[in-house]
Amino acid sequence: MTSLVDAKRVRILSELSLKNGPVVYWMSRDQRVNDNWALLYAQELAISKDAPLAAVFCLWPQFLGAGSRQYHFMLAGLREVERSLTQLGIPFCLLHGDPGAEIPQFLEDCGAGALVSDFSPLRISRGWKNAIAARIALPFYEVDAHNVIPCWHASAKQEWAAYSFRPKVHRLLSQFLVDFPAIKRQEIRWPGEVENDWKRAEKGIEAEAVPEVNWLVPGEAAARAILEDFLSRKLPGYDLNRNDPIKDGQSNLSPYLHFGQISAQRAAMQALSGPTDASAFLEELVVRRELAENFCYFNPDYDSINSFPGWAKETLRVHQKDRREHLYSLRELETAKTHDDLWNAAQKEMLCRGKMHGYLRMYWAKKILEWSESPADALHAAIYLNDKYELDGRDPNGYAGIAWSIGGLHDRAWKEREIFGKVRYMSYNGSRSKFNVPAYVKKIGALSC
Ligand code: FAD
Ligand code: FO1
Repeated sequence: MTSLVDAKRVRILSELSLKNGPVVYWMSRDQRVNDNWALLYAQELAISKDAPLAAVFCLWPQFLGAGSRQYHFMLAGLREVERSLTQLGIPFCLLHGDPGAEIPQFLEDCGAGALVSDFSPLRISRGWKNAIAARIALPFYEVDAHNVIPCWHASAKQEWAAYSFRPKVHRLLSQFLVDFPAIKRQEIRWPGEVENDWKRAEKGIEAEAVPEVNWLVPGEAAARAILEDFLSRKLPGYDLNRNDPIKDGQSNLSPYLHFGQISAQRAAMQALSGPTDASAFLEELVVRRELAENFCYFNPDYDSINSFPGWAKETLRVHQKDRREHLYSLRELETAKTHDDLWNAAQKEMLCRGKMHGYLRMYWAKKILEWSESPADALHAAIYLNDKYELDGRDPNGYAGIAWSIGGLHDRAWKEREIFGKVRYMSYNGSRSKFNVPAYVKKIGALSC
């Protein structure tokens, strides 16, 4: 099959000859219809076999500490996917439970001839795929539809810093920043009716109640509008404004990128096609984001202090017993009850808006290191809070961002000091020199949730 999908983007998880029967795209990470290489690959396969195509999503009731706010954002986006696919004559089937069991069952029930999935470097996704591959006797393809450069192609090893990863990305960009074919309307009818039980989906979520976020509209269409608005209004000042929590300088794309409601490749191509210099944005969107993917892909301990670089593990060990002037429990941190008004405001921004400003996330996590009994406790607290409240949480960016802040990942050694050792330190006064801290504290103080 001569494919429009670059073969470097496709991995074969179980090599078996194509069988007759429908092609199934198991949608998980890339929850969108447009610009989705996994869906495109599945459709090409179906057309080459003159077989019907269906997309399935399996709802797992408690995903890495996600709260109700994240599930509601995701489900709203999935309902839009269902509407869009149905208009294209492609059924969207919502399953409930463990994908390791439900996907094989679905494939058996519909007599599928092949399975296509999207890609995630996280342990949970790998576990699901291993369970499915062990239970099916079908060709099973994995397509990296999330990254501009397929993760396994960008580098053959864990990269220790952006400076060694950046040239690899820039060398490959032109090869992968290619246009997406449009998804075709499916003429072949899917045997049987598909009726999704969204009420059951809502009721089945076993997530803690976390206040809803209503300043962002979920879904693929809203994501596109946010991108267009960012590119026209904010890209020109991005490098200057992105690190100032008072200015609305960031794109707000991360929740949409996390849930796959927009393609990072689409965002990159749109940014590059405009008149404004997009290098600062591409640095974050491609180099930094795909460096985080590289970290989680090659380092199975991505959510443990074992993943820290050797120099950082050593220096934090040496300073483990240093006196902590302040110590806070997870509960005190969660409820933003520390002595530091800037930290409390950042925590409250995350609690109420579901998206802490990027600059403050570094300060926020580093202070948790300073105010915890041990780096391991700090890592646990930061991941717990990040994944429970951030719309964009439970993501390689989060594990890498927290390991950068607490364990010097992708960073170098700095001047040695108490508790941090040679891990980069960030201070309250340092923040004051960067932006108007009282104005930020006042702005967040006005929030209620
Ligand atoms: P923009 O500045 O508009 O950036 C555009 C895109 O570039 C982002 O959506 C993201 O995909 C990527 N990007 C930007 N900064 C980074 C970065 N430092 N590392 C990797 N990719 C980046 N990002 C998440 O998506 N989920 C998380 O859970 C998360 N947790 C973090 C925790 C800590 C302690 C730190 C230091 C960073 C964390 N980040 C996380 C990275 C970054 O802060 C967010 O991606 C960014 O603030 C999202 O807002 P935006 O899309 O408006 O950013
Ligand atoms: N993906 C799924 O396939 N099923 C889910 O039930 C599911 C829930 C979920 C909740 C919060 C969240 O942030 C992401 C969620 N995802 C879910 C998407 C997740 O990004 C993908 O499963 C990745 O493949 C995991 O690495």
